[in-house]
Amino acid sequence: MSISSTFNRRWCEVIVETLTRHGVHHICIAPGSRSAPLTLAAASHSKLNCHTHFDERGLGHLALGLAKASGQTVALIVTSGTAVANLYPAIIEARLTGEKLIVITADRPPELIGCGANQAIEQQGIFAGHAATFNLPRPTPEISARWLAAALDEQLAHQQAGAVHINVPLAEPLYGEDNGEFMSWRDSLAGWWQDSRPWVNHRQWQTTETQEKWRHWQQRRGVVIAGGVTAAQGKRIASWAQQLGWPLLADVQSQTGTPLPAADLWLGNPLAQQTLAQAEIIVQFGGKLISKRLLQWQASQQATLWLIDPLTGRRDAANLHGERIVADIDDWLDQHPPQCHTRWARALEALVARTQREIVAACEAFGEAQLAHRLPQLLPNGGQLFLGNSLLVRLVDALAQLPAGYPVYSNRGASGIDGLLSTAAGVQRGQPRPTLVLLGDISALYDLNALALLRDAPAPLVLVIVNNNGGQIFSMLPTPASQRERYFCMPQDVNFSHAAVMFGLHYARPDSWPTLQQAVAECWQRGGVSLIELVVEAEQGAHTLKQLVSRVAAL
Ligand SMILES: Cc1ncc(C[n+]2csc(CCOP(=O)(O)OP(=O)(O)O)c2C)c(N)n1
Ligand SMILES: [Mg+2]
Repeated sequence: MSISSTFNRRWCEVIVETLTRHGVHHICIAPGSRSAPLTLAAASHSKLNCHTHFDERGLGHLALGLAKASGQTVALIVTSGTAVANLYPAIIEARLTGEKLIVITADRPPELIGCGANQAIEQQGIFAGHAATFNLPRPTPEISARWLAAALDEQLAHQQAGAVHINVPLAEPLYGEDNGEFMSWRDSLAGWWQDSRPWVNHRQWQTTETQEKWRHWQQRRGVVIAGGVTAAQGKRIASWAQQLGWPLLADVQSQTGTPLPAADLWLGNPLAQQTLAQAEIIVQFGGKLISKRLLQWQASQQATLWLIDPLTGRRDAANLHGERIVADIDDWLDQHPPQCHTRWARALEALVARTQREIVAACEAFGEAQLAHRLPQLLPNGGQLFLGNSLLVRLVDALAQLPAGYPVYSNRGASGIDGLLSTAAGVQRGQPRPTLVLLGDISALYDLNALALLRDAPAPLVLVIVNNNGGQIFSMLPTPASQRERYFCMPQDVNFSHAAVMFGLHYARPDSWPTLQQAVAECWQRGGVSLIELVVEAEQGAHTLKQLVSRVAAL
């Protein structure tokens, strides 16, 4: 029996409705025919905010950014074929950084797979190892709507960090008027259609325990490390560390306000190492630390590590001895109030002040090191920052002191440069605030078509592209000088003004700190989206960072 387009539609309506019962408000859709019944069901759902993009690699990152900023689960719909494979980078990143995505891929029915039919590839389990997988059967009225809702509830209720991939085979016809058929199939879900809860509500009872011997440990010499946490948690962690009197080694993703800034530099100094060698316990919140010196310091430690992160899995590349606590960071802080104060590492404070003076002196010339150090002066009030990868994020981590609680977003799971603009667009749609985005030139080129997504920015957005003509991170690394340019940095000699024209964005190219500051200020006033290209000397940023590391080590 051939299934009518109406039944495909009924089937997809249950799928889409179920998404909304699992906290989905945003759904990201790429064009395609096989996915038409899913797309049309999503488009006509009053509770879903639909986002569209023609490039599935960018679409995946748009969803990732939306999930980061909204804290919600975000769904995607794509068609069959290589469209599916293009979601891979975002799915990998979500798994590593904990965002929840529901990836719905339309597929050909089983008889069209592996027989030479067009746009048919092996989709089942394609993301294995990076996402949970659920393969739906071919739609048929013989399978009840109750089964479909209950089976989806089971998958989505147990969704952990990362993506769930739902593969949906759909047979033709895919289009046609809704002729009102199969209403009784749909109505077996009865009052569920008017409800807002899942058909089957799965629940897990949770308890949070207090760490044994917390009373004992908080009187010892502790160090706090903050990696990727939320802005609100960052503020809390900073005040928790301060009340304990413990030094806080904070990553730029921590949003703690970095009370001891530039740890990436001063951790290389012997005075810091001697002082911190007295530490007996390290309490770390969140993972994915950027600073090389921080990672090296951690790896050299004998102290006990308590690592608290809501994500499961190993998060400490230094493999320290201690406790790996999978917990909500706020819950854990609630259970571990700081009652003692042991400000045992005061010697660091003078070293931090001297390091700051070195930074100011080294960042006098216009360039990316100066941009990184003076970044707080460019941040919009009530706004947010999106930081790209590569040299830039290392410079900001090492040289800037960002305000406590100021939201910072990034892709530091797999640290790909393949979807940064799209992720930034998603972040702003998830939190419609003035947004400053900093990217390298190669990263911007990689995801250039995402400028199309920025045109719909819901609040002012300033995209600063640092054009150091290539991937200058490779000038930091010991790449062979004779091969560096051709095989590593790959300078592209491009001028981004043409990209701005192509996508109708405002463009400026300031060449000094005052003109940059003025250009950015004007962008916030003007509103809309602006592309600011900073053409900087190729190796200056890498050179400044290297020099500062050795200067501060010798202070
Ligand atoms: C998808 C992907 N491919 C390759 C890399 C390796 N990689 C890291 S940084 C980088 C160059 C980035 O250049 P640019 O955006 O100009 O930043 P810069 O190094 O100049 O700061 C490359 C190729 C990566 N991180 N992700
Ligand atoms: Mg570059």
